[in-house]
Amino acid sequence: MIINRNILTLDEFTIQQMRQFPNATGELSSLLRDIGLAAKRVNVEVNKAGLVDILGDAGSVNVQGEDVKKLDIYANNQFMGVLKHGISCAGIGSEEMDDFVVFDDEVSNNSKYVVLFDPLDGSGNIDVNVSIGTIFSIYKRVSTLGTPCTKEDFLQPGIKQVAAGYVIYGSSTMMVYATRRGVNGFTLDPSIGEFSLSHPNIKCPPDGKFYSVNHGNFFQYKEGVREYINGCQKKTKETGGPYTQRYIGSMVADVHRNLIKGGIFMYPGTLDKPKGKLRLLYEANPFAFILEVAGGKATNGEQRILEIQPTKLHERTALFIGSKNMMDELETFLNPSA
Ligand code: AHM
Ligand code: MG
Repeated sequence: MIINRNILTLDEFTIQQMRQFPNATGELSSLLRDIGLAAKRVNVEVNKAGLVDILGDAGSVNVQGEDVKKLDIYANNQFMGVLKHGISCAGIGSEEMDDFVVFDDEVSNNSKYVVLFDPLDGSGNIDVNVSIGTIFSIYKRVSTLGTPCTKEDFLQPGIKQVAAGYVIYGSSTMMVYATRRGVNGFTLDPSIGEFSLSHPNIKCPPDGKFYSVNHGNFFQYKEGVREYINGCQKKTKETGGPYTQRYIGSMVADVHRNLIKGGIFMYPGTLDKPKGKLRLLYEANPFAFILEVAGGKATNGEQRILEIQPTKLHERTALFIGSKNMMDELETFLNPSA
């Protein structure tokens, strides 16, 4: 019998990567396997969302003052559960929880990683069958091994990420993750229930055709942002525009498309909310890491996202992220004197 060994599963791939480092402990591989397992469980519930009583609001409001959906809670508990019972994670921070959680048992206190995640991003789209996703970010602890993890472990700048990724529950379910060595995408093969390597070594095209922004907020944006958006709709020799506008309102889906096809995603600050809507630790940092490893760029309009020193867990940031040449062009509008 001929077995096609060209398609590696997520586990096979992470183990293969680990074998290239003789001193590797396998903790990162086991962490990614745990995240993959939680993602498969969430995927099952997302797929039958219309059939069971899991749609709609849970009747509570999260720390950001937003309605919590039942699937948000389910996803949060799945990711927290696998990471707590695994052997590689000392604690977690979640967009759905007020504070970080220290696992504080002997195995966890000796684990070298902490994980931050948004369990179900774009959850406002659950009820209408639009793609949603999970976003995660992995850091090596700065606190002493053998003791419980601390707040400092979670408040590290994005540049310190060891790995980051997302799962998109879409027309097919995919997990994409980046380490410093590259970005790889795995599609869930329902016939064997495994994520299988479908998009090896993803590179973000330096030029793109798409711009993604909430146009409804146009008059709330600063002048430079408005001028750039107007420019996206014009044909110029430099940009080759006009670009196509695509905005799903589900960041995982919008950035995934732009990562694969080339494009720019923006969630600028507005007059009311100068730091916009998105969270630095759960949304901006992981995507900034992935896009930079893939050759793209990410800024808050003034500073590289990955260099921002977080001051609190649920900090927000304006975000501009995407293909390198489109980002360079955008920056000439944001910082005209630079
Ligand atoms: P959420 O974490 O509460 O789901 O919010 C984040 C989502 C992003 O996925 C998306 O890009 C953005 O909110 C859309 O916001 P808006 O409707 O203001 O354009
Ligand atoms: Mg979110």
